[in-house]
Amino acid sequence: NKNLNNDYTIKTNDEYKGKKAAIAAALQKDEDFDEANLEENEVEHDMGDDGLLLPPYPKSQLRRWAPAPFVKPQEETPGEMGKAVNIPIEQEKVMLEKFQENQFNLLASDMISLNRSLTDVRFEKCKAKRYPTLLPTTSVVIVFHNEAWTTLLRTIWSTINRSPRPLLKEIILVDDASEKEHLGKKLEDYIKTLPVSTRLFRTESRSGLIRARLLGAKHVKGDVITFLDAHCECTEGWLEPLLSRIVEDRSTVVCPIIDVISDTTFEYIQASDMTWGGFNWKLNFRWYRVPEREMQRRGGDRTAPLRTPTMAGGLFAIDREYFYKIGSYDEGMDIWGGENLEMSFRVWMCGGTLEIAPCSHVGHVFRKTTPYSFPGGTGRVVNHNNARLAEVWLDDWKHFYYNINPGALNVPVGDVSERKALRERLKCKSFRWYLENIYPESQMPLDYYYLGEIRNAETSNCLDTLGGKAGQPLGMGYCHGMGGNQVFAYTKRKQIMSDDNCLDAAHPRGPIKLIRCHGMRGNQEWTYDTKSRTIKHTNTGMCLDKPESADVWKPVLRSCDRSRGQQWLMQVDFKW
Ligand code: LR7
Ligand code: MN
Repeated sequence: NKNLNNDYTIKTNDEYKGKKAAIAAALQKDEDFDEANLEENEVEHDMGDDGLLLPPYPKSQLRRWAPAPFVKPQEETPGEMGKAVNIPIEQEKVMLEKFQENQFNLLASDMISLNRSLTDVRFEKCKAKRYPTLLPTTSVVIVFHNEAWTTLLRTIWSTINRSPRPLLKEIILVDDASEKEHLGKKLEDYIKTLPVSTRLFRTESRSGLIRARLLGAKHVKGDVITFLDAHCECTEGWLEPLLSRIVEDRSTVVCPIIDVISDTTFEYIQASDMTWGGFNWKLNFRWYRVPEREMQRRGGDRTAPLRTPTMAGGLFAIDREYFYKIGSYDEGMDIWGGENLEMSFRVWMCGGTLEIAPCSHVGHVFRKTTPYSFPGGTGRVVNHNNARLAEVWLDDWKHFYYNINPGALNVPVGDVSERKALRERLKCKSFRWYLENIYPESQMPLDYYYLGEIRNAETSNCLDTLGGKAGQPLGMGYCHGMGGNQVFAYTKRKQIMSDDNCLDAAHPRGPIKLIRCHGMRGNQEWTYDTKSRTIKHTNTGMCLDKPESADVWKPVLRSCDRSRGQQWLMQVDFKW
């Protein structure tokens, strides 16, 4: 009976002490449940024999636990209960100066307690959830390059304060060649005083977050590796939902909901539980709305684990052995970027599951720009990493990436043969399988007729997004044949797409805009007739026409009249 578990109503240290005995007693009586639970797991895991499935954890390896006691607010210090910190006007100059160092409000961060309290942002139903009495231990791995003292220490302290102690094996810090004095001996001395075993490793030279994490993972003693960025705050009950998914199935990779810690005020702002991870043609990770289909699969329960197509990358838990079985990370990736999508595709395509546990919340300081250097250049590094993942995992869909971002063609990808061999060895499924089964809503269309430029027969100019953001009108330009802003896909769903935007016309006379694709036809449905070469807008019945005059670079809708200005050539297929 699953109810003989821990009490989630515990709120203060004092109350906790009082209830501790009761909890201990409840745990004692729980043998039956544990046995039943583990047997269930065994059945599930026995079904495969391809060597990738891991047996359930031996019971002796699991730990009894109780929720971490609530740490009381330190009323005097700013930012308690996750509130915003406002800097008095006379300190504004210092604030702005310090902002440059980390690209967040360091002055504010330094004013906040390392143990600051947060509100419990969970759904009531989450607080009442019962998790298995026995859970695996985890090592929390935090890599950093030049991280500020207070953000790093709050990541550490919130982990210590809000994790059930028996489950927190250790904290592993990896310093990726930082140049800041406070990350030297001061940090070494400080971590010796922590109540949880904390080890610090340093990369020999700047190696980037991917190889730094690999270094940290090598030293992990816990059963589960939990990665965190170095500027996070874990909230009450953050760890249990992650570990309990993994104890049920060791091939599940679980992320918390990543809440927002404001880069300007350090306010803790709850993120939506209705978004999941996707990606655009440029292979940027993006949040998109959870489709109805997934809501239904979860029986409408917003506290049930959400199967996400991709993860943001910084905050997740994974079984240690599974991490290696599934291919850890691509060591050929530098500094930052790409590894999050690479792991997402790999996990899904090679038989794992990627989830967001909506009852687990961790805050993260989202920054607008990066504070540190990218040896080799930001663009080059990210293109290199993304090209590697495109080459290994995207199959034919890699053309979307290269076409919208032709710069990636000029960056050496390096040797990807080992990663390709991994994909073979693990007998991973195709990217088509991923799009069909995991991510039918993907912005890289599953089926499409054409990917290339769309040229007007009369003017010989091409449709061009002009690099505008969603909501901007569609433009035109001289055809340059270079892809980028002039590459469009005509899809089986009759959309004309550029990245995650679709040609959208709301009124017969109104502008044609680029709007986030919604995949529901409506104003975004167009019919291309290969004979007449017209692009007809279904809702209005009008035809896409060249701009009114030569100096207006905006195509329009007009009644279909067979004129040359309404003829469009979809001939130059880009297949780089
Ligand atoms: O060379 C480096 N060495 C490092 O150790 C560069 C970075 N790092 C460290 C850095 O100090 C930080 O702790 O790596 C961590 C991530 O770098 P950030 O915080 O500068 O980047 P980010 O928050 O924009 O990164 C997101 O995307 C990255 C792609 O490579 C990683 O996957 C990050 O972990 C990821 N962060 C998150 O998922 C948090 C939520 C952000 C979103 C969406
Ligand atoms: Mn980060």
